[in-house]
Amino acid sequence: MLDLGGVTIHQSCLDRAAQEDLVAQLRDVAREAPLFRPETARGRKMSVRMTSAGAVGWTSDRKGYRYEPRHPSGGAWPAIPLALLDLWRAVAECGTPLDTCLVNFYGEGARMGLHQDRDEASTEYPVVSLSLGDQALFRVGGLERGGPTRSVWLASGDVAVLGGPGRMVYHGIDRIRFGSSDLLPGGGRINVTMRVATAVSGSSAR
Ligand code: MD3
Ligand code: FE
Repeated sequence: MLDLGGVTIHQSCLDRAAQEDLVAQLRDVAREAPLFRPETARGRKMSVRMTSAGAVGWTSDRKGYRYEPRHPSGGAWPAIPLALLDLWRAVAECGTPLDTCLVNFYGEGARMGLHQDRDEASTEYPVVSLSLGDQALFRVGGLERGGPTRSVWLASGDVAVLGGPGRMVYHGIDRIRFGSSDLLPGGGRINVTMRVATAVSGSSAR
């Protein structure tokens, strides 16, 4: 376990068989809800391709970043794969179930700039991230843009838990080592983030 100032990384959390199982389940998600390249509010296409599963999914276009109940094509998002519900229960330390998972696909040259995750209704819930496939250089900063950052390589099967003080830190992916893993036949990297996007903190289901 690695602790980067509130960001906890469980290295090799999933073995190869579990990783292969998840890739198969995520292929099913992408078949129902095809990967797309979101456009930022400034009109630039992101280099990462994305899709989601769950009651809502993350999208972005000229109107900005948000969670939507439908894929841009108009259909509902697929159900969240069971293995991800299990993973959340095992590591999130959160009694509220996730309502969305965002699937990010990084092909050769894809990256994600430093940002905070602030589109969820409450920041009280953690975010759990699973890396699959090629290694990625993950950069973590603090609560303000422009502060010092640290970098760590994320490998296939690594799980990061972003909760408490780590929930609002700036973070991004500088680059991937394309072809460094043989999990995905064509190369590339998948990152899945599990989230509670719509629940409001303090509300307790009974
Ligand atoms: C730290 N994804 O989807 S995962 C994202 O590898 C995102 O695709 C990256 O940033 C990726 O928003 C990084 C690690 C991660 C995910 C969520 C976080 C780190 C985080 C939320 C808060 C703080
Ligand atoms: Fe993020």
